[in-house]
Amino acid sequence: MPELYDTRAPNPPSRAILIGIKLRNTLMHETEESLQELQQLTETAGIEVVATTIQPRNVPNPTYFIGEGKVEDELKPLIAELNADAIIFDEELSPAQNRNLERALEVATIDRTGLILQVFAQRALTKEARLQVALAQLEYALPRLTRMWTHLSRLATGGGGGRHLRGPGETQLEMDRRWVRRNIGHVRKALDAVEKQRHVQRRNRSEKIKVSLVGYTNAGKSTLFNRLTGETVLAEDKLFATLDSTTRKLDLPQKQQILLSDTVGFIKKLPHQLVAAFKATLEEVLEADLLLHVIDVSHPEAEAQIAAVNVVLEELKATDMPMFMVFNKIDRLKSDDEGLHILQCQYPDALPISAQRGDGVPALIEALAQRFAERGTDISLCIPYTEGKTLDLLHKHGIVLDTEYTAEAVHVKARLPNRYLKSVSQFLVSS
Ligand SMILES: Nc1nc2c(ncn2[C@@H]2O[C@H](COP(=O)(O)OP(=O)(O)OP(=O)(O)O)[C@@H](O)[C@H]2O)c(=O)[nH]1
Ligand SMILES: [Mg+2]
Repeated sequence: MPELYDTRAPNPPSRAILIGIKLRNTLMHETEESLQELQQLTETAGIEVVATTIQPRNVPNPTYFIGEGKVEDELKPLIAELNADAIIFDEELSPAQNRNLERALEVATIDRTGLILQVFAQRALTKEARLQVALAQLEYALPRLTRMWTHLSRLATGGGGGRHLRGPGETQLEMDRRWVRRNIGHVRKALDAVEKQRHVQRRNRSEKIKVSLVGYTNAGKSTLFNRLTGETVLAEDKLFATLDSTTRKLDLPQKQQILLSDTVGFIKKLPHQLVAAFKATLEEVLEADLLLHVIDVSHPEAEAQIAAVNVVLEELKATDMPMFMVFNKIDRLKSDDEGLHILQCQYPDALPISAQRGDGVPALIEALAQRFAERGTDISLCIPYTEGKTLDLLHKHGIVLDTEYTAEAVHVKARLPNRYLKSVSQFLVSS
């Protein structure tokens, strides 16, 4: 079954020319930074970048996005000279532009969305993530069924689905579309089942305080997650190292316990198909009591990355959630770094840390402890000696401030997180 939904391209291209477009209302350095990110994505997908070019373009050409002359006189010879087998656009191409370019240049033509989808496809490990990526890929493929996607129909016959026969008068393309639509249905169903299962697990955790890491890809979320929880989640200098969410307990000083979640990172122009497909995972993560927005402040585009994360949070209707801004990778900066200074003026409450070296992490833990200490209530209790369990609960989850032993009972003053108040309510006395 996993094979049926394994939408990794079987023969991905190996040598690509990247094409950035400088549109009228963008600045050159923005186009360059974006192209550099595209290069990282391409390398993450295992494709070698043999050249990058920037094309100025006021309005996209409907046929090729770039001008016809550029395609014939520049790209074609460049592809031949460099022996490239793909071109990758840093924009979303329309299905028609994609097809026309593939036809004219006879190499795989990939756009930013398609590339991000491929990276996700390679990196998805769990059944749920695979299904989510498969759903996004199928939705993306539906209007685009070109050569690049023919592996989908091969999977249809090879993956146990049986041969599907062409109906009367049905073209190959129509047949492919029918196949994709049917599979969108299958994948949705399978995904529903997995998500229901997770919903049950989630209910079991609903009592606990939840904190989720969010942020741009490569900001250092997993590194911070590992540092805080002692875990060994994969953290590496690659985009989208994490696609699945992981949740672990984290004990704060003063005994509060929180559940910390690490999840998929965001990126500029994150394909909406992916946001939609990952909605369940993301919504769960965003059901948190607090978000930690991790920012790589050593990145020249830190501010734009904050904005990109906010765009996705908006799409998920999560902009009103309580959030701590965490400025990561400060070890890479000098203390008088101007960029950091500007960001600090904008976000005066942000917590500067180095997840890798540990600087600032105790202050972050303290900030979390303070935040959730507010949720506790000071109470006085009179507990009979037979109720050892209640005393244990106070010691385990609360802070015992004062204890007085009398002949019949123990009188205790304690600070207890609100969610435990119900369990001790019968022993409450007015102080
Ligand atoms: N110098 C420095 N590098 C860091 C720090 N934190 C993380 N890194 C590096 O940044 C890279 C990305 O870190 P990850 O923790 O994988 O980032 P992430 O946000 O989980 O990324 P994705 O899962 O891809 O979205 C890794 O190479 C880390 O070693 C830090 O405080 N300082
Ligand atoms: Mg990660």
